[in-house]
Amino acid sequence: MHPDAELWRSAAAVLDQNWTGRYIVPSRTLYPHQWSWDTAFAAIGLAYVNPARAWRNLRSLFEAQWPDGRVPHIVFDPDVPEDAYFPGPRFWRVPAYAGRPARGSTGLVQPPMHALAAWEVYRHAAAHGAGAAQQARTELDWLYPRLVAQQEFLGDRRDAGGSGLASIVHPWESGLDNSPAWDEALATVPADLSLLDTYQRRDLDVSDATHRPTDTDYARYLGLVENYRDGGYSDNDLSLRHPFVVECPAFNTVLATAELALAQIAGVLGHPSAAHRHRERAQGITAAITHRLWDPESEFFHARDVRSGRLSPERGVGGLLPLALPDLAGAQVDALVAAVTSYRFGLPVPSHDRTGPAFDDRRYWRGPVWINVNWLVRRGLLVHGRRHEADELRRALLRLVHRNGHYEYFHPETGSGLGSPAFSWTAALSLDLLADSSAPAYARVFQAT
Ligand code: 9WN
Repeated sequence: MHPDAELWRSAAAVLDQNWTGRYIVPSRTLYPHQWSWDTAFAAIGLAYVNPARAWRNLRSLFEAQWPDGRVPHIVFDPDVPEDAYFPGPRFWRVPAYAGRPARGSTGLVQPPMHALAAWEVYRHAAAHGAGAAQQARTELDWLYPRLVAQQEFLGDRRDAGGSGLASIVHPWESGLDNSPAWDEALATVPADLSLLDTYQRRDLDVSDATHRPTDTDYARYLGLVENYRDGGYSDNDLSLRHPFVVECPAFNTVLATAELALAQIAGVLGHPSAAHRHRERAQGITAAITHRLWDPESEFFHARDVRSGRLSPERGVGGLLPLALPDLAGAQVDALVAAVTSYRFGLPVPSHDRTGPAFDDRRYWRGPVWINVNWLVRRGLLVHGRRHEADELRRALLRLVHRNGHYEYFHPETGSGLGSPAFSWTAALSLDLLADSSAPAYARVFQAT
């Protein structure tokens, strides 16, 4: 069988095997519930093999949206036992909301990838016939106000720095959980190691401790959840009440990209003035990212600790993602492309600068290669017409997954698979990479308006 056909078949099989009937799990071994940004990446791949599931997956997640607009980072499956994942529903103690029973979700968020995913699923719907196209239109109608509510929550309630950017209140909200980009801000968060006597980490039962966060960091993660939870998950006066409030370049890039996708969706739904407002918001977020997070000395985007006002000194993969912003200044685009192709990163990009002291080739988000952030970097290369590098990255990613399997992440030197072996977003984005060799399609999406 042709290698591409083989990869296609194995990717589709992973998505099938991880489908629960209502939503897709990130992986059967480590993550037995529904995760927010995983849902979006999975939908992008499901669009090719089963668009009805792509929509069902997005719908399941947004059915758990809070009345304030936040989309929880995990929606707990009531049929999965409490001890299958830690921290589980009992730890989060989320009250009943919007007709849903208590303890149905976490109170954190993740990067709002869903508008872009919905747009991608919609774009591919016509290929599946008139019925699928009709369904796509109906689903967009249902999702649009919910996607807007998510943007409003993040842009308003989470603008803790008053700068036009959304802050994250926990490293888990970034999706790049254990990145060195959080180290400096996290160092000021108390680490109560006794929490680990009270609560049992479940991740270490199913994965190698040298890949996962340290106990000290895990104790800080739990302490942050407790603080946010005990404040009723309120976002009032965040920088006074909460010890971790950070503006992340990747999170805010996804926020701006969502506005651009919403502009497309609003256009399809016949709301031209809303489309205009979405484009303006994307421009505003881009300007704020440039103003707040660009360091002209390192020529890189860094996370900003809102409480101390300091930029993290680390060059994490999140600092490359503003490349996906179409309105980024040319000099910054050039600097990011240079970083992407330099020894610091290289194609495919590792999750951290290889030359930095914090680089760790095995530990979660501190060095290994992840497919989803590479997919976003590739998107950025295409948006700025860097076709050659984008093609090279596409080939490198497909080679990596084909040789090693649909792993959660990969060793940045040897390419060997790490973490969970049948991971949904690796499979889903492999389908998209296989299908979408027509690079300029991405760029057109944003230039058409
Ligand atoms: C905590 C599910 C999630 C991803 C994140 C990744 C990891 C969870 C964990 O797995 O986070 O949310 O237990 O480490 O860092 O990006 O969404 O795949």
